[in-house]
Order: sequence, then structure tokens, then C-alpha cells
Amino acid sequence: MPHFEDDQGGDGKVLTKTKTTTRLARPRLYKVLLHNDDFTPREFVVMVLQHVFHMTESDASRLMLHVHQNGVGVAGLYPFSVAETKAAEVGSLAQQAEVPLLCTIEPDDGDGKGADDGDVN
Ligand code: TYC
Repeated sequence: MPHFEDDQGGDGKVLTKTKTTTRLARPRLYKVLLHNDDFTPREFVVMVLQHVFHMTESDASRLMLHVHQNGVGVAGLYPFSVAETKAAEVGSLAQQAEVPLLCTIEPDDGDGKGADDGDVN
């Protein structure tokens, strides 16, 4: 943007333009966490991961096994409304199938370490 401080028209009037830069904060991301339980069939978990998180069968199987062995795992990182919707979709599929599969969301701290939740960032 131009910044005029000279007398443009020679009429004694000075036009001043000030450039303003607005930096938007990076939108926070939320982890969608999948929790283990003793009742939900493995194949159901794999189907849900493929359907809701668009994972390949092999990625879905790997995450399902991680959750089975470690108790919790990260299915994905998304802006709040997307994370919330995906967790609700998992909850709804679980309810229809009458299984206790639990999916929650939590803010991503972005440091890629901490709780062993299978985080891959
Ligand atoms: N533990 C379950 C079983 O042995 C499988 C399972 C895996 C359930 C991951 C939930 O998020 C889950 N049938």
C-alpha cells in the first residue's frame, strides 16, 4: 500500500495512508482419540476408522492394534468442528451397533510428545 505524506495537489492538503497488517492466529487443532474396551470387535473398529477417518485397511488395522495394546490412540488432528463431528459419528455408529467404543477429542498441545496416545505429530 502506498504511504503518501507529500502535498499531492499542491493545495496544502496532505493525504496520509497507513498500512495495517493483521496476523491471524493459527487455528487450534484437536486430537480425535480412540479408546480401548474389551467388547467392541476389532473388525468393527477397523471399519469405523476406514469409514470416518478415510484410512486404508492397513493403517486402520495398525491403529486399532495400537489402541488395543496401549489403551488409546490418535485417529486424526482437526479443527474443533471437524474433530467434534468425527467423534460424534464414531459415537453414533457405536450406538447403532450396540458396542461401547469410545471416541473423545482434546486440544493438541503441538509438542508431539507426552502421553503415549500414538500421536504422530
Ligand atoms: N479390545 C478390543 C477387542 O479385543 C478391540 C478394540 C480395539 C476395541 C480398539 C476398541 O478402540 C478399540 N475386541
